Amino acid sequence: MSEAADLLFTNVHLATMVDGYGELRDAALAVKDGRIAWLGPRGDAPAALAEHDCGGAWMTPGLVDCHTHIVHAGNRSNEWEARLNGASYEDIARQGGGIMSTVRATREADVEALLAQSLPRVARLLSEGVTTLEIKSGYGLELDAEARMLRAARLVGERLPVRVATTFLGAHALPPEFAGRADDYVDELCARMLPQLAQEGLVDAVDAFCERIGFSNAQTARVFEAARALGLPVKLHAEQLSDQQGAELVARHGGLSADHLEYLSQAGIDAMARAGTVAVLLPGAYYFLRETVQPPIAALREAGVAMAVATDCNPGTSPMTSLLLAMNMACTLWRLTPREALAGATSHAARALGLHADIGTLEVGKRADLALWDIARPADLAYAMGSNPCRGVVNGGVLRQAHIAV
Ligand code: DI6
Ligand code: FE
Repeated sequence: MSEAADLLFTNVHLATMVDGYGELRDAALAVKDGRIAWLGPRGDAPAALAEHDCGGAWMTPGLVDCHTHIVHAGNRSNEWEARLNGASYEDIARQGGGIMSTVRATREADVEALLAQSLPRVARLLSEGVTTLEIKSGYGLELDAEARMLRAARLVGERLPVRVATTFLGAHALPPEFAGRADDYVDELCARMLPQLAQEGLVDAVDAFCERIGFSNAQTARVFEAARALGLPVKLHAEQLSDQQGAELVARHGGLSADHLEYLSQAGIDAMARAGTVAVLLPGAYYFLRETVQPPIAALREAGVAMAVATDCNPGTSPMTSLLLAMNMACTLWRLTPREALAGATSHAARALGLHADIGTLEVGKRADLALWDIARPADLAYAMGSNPCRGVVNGGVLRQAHIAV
C-alpha cells in the first residue's frame, strides 16, 4: 500500500469466507476509504492512522439477510394464539385474518408509522452483525401502499447503519379489490405499479409468490417480463408449498435467487445450476409452519448450487429477527454444515442480491462491512442458540457497537 491506511484492525482471527472459512489466525485487516485495503499476518501489517486492537476476536464479513418482509404494520400473534387454541386457518381467513390482516394494517400506516414499527425489528438484526438487508414490499398490493413500504425500506437504510436492497413483491397475494380477477391485477402491476415504482428509484429487484394460493407460473412469467423490460433483476418465492416449476421459470429469466424450495424438483435444481441462480433457504418459515418436507439440500449441494440462508422475517410464517438462529435451524433441521450456514449468510447471500462483487467476503477492494465476534471458532456462530456473541460491527470502515438503540 502506498499511503497509510485509515484504520487497522489487529489482534484478530479472520474468516474471510473465500474458499471455505478461509481462516487466517493472528491476523490484521486494514481499511482505507471505506474498503478493505490489506489483510494478512499481524506481523506484516502496514502503517495506519489509527489502530483497533480486537483482543483476539474473530472477524467475518458483515452478515447479509437476503430475504425479509421486515417492513410491515401489526403482527399476527393473536391469530397464532387462536390457532393454538383450536381455531382453524380457514376460520381465521373467513374473519379477514391471515395475510390480509397485515395488508389492512399496512395500508392504514403512513411511512413514519411503518418505520416506527419496523426499526426495532431491524435493530435486532443489526445487533447480530447484519450489515446488508433485503426488504420486500407486498403488504400494500396497491400503488400508493406499495410505494410507502418501499420508501420506508429506503429510509431504514438512512436511519440505521445498514445497506438496504429493496424488492417489489406486488405479486405476493391478490388484493380483495381484484377477487376473481388475478390476470387484471397482473396487468395493473406490470403496466402501472412496477414502472412507476421503478421510475421513482424504489425497486432494486422484483419478486413474486408463485403458488396455488399466490400467482400461477404464467402470471409470474408476465411479471418477470415486465421486470426484465425495465432492466430489473428477478427472484422468486418458489416451490414453498407445492412444485409450480417456479425454479425453472426464474432460472430461465437469469434470476438472482429462488427462495424456500421445499418442493423443488431435480429439473428445478438443474435449471438453477445452469443459470447460477442461488437457492435461498428459509428455515424459519419451515419451522413456524411445522412443514415436514425438506428442501433437497444434498441434491443442491451435489449440483453445485450456491445456498444462502435468510430469516424471511414476516408476521405470518417467520416472525424471526435472528439470522444466527436461522443459521442454527438450517444446520439442525436440514444438516447444512456450519461452514455452509456461514457462507449462506455472507458470500452466498451477497450473490443472491447481485452484490457479491462488493460485499460478502473479506477481500482487498471489497467494502469494509465487517462483524467482530467473541467466539472460539467460526462454527460457534451457527452452534449457540439464542446467544449473541457480536462485539462490534463495521459499516463501510466505520466501527460501531453491536447494540443499537432506536
Ligand atoms: N411466503 C411466506 O412464507 C410469506 N409470504 C410468502 O410468500 C407469508 C407472508 C404472510 O403470511 O404474511
Ligand atoms: Fe418470503
